[in-house]
Amino acid sequence: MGNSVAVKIIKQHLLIGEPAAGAEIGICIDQTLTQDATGTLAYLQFEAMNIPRVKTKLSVSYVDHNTLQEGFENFDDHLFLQSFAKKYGIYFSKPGSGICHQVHLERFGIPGATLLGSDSHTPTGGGLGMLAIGAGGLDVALAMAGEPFYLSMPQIIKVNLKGKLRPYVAAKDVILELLSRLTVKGGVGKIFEYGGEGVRTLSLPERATITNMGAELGATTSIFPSDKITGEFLKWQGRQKEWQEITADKGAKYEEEIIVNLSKLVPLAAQPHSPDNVARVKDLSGVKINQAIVGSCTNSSYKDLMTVASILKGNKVHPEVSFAVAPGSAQVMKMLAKNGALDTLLKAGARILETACGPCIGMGQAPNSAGVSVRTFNRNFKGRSGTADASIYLVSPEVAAWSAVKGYLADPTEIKTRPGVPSAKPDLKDALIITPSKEKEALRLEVSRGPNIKPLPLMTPPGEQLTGEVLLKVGDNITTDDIMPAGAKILPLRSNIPAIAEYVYSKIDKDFPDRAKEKNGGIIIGGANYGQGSSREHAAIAPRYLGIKAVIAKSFARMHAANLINFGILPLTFEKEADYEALSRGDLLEIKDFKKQLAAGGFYIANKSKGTAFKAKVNLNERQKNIILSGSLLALAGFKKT
Ligand code: MIC
Ligand code: SF4
Repeated sequence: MGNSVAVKIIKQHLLIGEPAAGAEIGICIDQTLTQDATGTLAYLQFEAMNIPRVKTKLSVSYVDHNTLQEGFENFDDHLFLQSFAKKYGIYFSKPGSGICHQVHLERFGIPGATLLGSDSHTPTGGGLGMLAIGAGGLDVALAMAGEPFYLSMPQIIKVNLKGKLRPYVAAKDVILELLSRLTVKGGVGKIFEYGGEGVRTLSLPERATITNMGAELGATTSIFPSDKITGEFLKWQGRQKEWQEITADKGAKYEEEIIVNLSKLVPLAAQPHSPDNVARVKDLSGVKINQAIVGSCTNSSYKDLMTVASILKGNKVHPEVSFAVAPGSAQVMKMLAKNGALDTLLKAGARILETACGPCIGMGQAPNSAGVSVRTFNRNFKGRSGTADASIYLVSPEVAAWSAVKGYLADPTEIKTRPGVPSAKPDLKDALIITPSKEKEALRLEVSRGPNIKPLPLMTPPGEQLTGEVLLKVGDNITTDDIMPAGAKILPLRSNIPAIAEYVYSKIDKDFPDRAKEKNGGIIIGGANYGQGSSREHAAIAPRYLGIKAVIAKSFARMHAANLINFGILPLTFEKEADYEALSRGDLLEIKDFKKQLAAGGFYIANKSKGTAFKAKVNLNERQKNIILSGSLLALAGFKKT
């Protein structure tokens, strides 16, 4: 039986276990990436390991999230990250260099390599034929220390692409189609591997859009084969030596096959407030919009922005629409400036934003109250834009540009002319990427630590009895944005756990942090797919800091479950889902003989308030149980500073 692309790469990097779906494996990581909002903690954790240099083949520290610099905090963090990178052998991508995933594709990604990134959209690299996975900062820190990355071997699903996209139907529509079929929990425990004749009709940026938003399916990652098109992209980036062909063997084994006929797709939009709430743009036509934004790691490539420019050429942005464009990298920005597309965009009435995440993570450009915004981004969770009652639609660059012209959600396939993307040569000088120090020089270098960088909190092991009140009961698909919101006010506190902990669940229940402190911690009850969305470990560390001991849910999203375990919060699932209904906020729960029950893999939980009891499962392996018993993964590994 032949191997899929994903299994080939996994086998080449396998250190521990056997790649049978569901079994825990440990793989060797070639490359890591961090971004500033998760990077400061990741590096503090790496520092606690007392290792002089990173052990990966390549590590890059990007600054792309916190670039507003409203106060000293952001710049302090940048300086910490830059000085840290220099000392420990890490490339540093300065603010303005671009969004981590876009820059990584352009400058560093390599087919066949493994990449672990402290950002959920790290699978963007799958467009290049890499095995690129998102994880919490601590997992990335351990990978930089040369430790294996542990994951449960995913099922490999083949997405068989047939046909060819019609003009103005985009890669974004491919992934929105999958989201509408499979939902935001449809990819949990899976790798989506793209194959079939349609693959060779997709350019590299199009592939990257699709793998990027595989994160919204909850997938472990998504991957394309590395073929001639991959080779051409690398050549364009002056990196042809890094190309190798990697395709699936004939008869490769897949757990499932999904067919998508590209020729039949139409422009789609994810309606508020979930990426899987998909409708045809045609059916939404006429919905008046206040704002349109092109950008984010999903759709900010040269190809995307040139498509937008070609739609806007000779057109004007509707007078009642604010239209903003955030190119994904300095390289893209330079090409647009050189070939006149920037001029076209400005003439049409676009606002040009910095090359950064910006509005995607609520850093500026919040819509008007009850406003409607169409964005080329990947997440439209309620409130993420910075305006609680805004309606965000996720669309392709084609739909965003055409809607900006029309003033309402409009289907671009009605445009008569064909889009044109002229070829261009990128400037490969990388003025904003700093190379690390030489090993000899490193010892003398100091790390800059502003007052916003606070030490990691201490995490002690659990006792023999776990008692706690149900502090909050939430429904299905709770996102990490619900648990630990981002945005211009909260994001600058990412390096300061005591300060950011004040905002845990603040958008759902603003008294949560005070209640947690007053009750000396407690337990959270969740529905299905608890913790979907980002890789932010703050959604685990900050609740842990507030004394959360366990989350009992119907099911968990992969990265959040791993983060909870890493920081000593017990993720439990109901044995009978009906027991979820019987629990209320304020119920006092008690687990006796903690260690014995943990070892046995299930807990008998007494509800002292109601005089009832129920059972919960612990789906943890021995390694993970030991983490819980030690209080945190850092404590288990004997790293003193935690
Ligand atoms: C996001 O898109 O939610 C983020 C901000 O990029 C996060 C990372 C973070 O919270 O810092 C992600 O996707 O992992
Ligand atoms: Fe940045 Fe948005 Fe991409 Fe997250 S999803 S990395 S915030 S652009």
